[in-house]
Amino acid sequence: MIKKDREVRMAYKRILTIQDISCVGQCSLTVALPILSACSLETAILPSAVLSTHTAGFHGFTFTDLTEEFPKIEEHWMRENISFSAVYTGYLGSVNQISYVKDIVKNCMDKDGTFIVDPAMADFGKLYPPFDKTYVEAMKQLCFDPMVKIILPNITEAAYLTDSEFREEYDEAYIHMLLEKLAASGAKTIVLTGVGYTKDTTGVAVYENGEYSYYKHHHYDQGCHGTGDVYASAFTGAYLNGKSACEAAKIAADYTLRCIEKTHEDEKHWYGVKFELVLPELEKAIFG
Ligand code: PXL
Repeated sequence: MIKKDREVRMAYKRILTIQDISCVGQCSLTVALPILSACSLETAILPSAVLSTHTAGFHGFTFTDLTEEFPKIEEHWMRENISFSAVYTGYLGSVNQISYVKDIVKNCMDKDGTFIVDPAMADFGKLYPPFDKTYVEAMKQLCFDPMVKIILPNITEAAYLTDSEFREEYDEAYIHMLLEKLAASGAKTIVLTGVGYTKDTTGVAVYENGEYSYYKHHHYDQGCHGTGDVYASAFTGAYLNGKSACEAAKIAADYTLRCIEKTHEDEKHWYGVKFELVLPELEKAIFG
């Protein structure tokens, strides 16, 4: 029975994504699920927390941490022999949750499964509201765990993960320093987002097997919220469909840019991007 389940999933992968439910705000699970489904993946979820909205720009949001559910859910999955071809984590709810995540991956992900971590904890030089130094230390333990295949930090997160100074203005030497420090700490494939060397461009730097590559595209001044989650979900969807890390990084960058193009002129839509409108373009980029 278990063998048959695994065989079926060779072609049709089941991914577990662990991140919060922000009820309103187009981020985390409300973004990840439709994007992963569009990429023909069977989705399973473990919500890290439930918030009334995300924390970037809304005030007085509610926050219910679901850490205590993690070991109970894991135990049930193990009793039912439930397993996953891949695990992709985003915004997590607490320090303790991070060690439960490792247990779940150890016990419920296939031995040849793919573990992708988006250390969603900071942007624009600052940690998101609930997080502190202890959380950063726990996130380092997760990102540098040997089970992890790919991490997707932005520059702020990379600076926190490597105890480096965050710079708003930087050159290639700074970016290479971050990538090398992450690799020296144990990160395997690194997809560093939001890397722009000129005012009008941004892009993504990929470091894999000691080699760098860089993909650049247009940068819009009006930063849109939630693009990190859109990017990580599209990257994961493309990668699990057989694209290389560099190809998936490019596909996700092009898709995220299209989402921003569909959104940035609508001032009322400051809280997220209209990623739904261009999902067919992502499907075409992956499946042709
Ligand atoms: O998009 C990252 C994210 C996810 N979840 C919550 C957030 C944020 C960013 O602010 O607040 C709850």
